[in-house]
Amino acid sequence: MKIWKYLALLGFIVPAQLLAAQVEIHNPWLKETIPGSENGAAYLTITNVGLEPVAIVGASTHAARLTEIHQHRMADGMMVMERLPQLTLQADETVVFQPGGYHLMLFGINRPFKPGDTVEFILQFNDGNEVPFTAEVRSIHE
Ligand SMILES: [Cu+2]
Repeated sequence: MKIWKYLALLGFIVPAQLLAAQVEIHNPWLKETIPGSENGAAYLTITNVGLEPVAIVGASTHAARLTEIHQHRMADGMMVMERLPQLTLQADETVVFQPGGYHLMLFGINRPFKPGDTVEFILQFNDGNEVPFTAEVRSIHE
């Protein structure tokens, strides 16, 4: 017990929430807003670096009224979007959210996103963890 107190004093013990977070997020970005559009899409690469499966069960940002986990799929020869109630990542699995595939769908954005803007998000997981990340807006003309 004594040693733990010592380590805590030295700042070696990280908060429980950080300790339990078992995902790494890379390359988060958003599409520049198409003029007249009230919706948006955010993308990222996420890896489960833990030993157990974990599921993304939700996402939120103050920049939009509603954020949902979506994917694109073919249905009767048409590309359609559908909402996923959750997305499970197996241990060591990496999932790439990208145009034409998985995305975080933003409904009712507060203001148009311009290249270089940053937007804060929180991803919610089935183990109760919430992992924040900051996405940068990229031009749709690149
Ligand atoms: Cu969508």
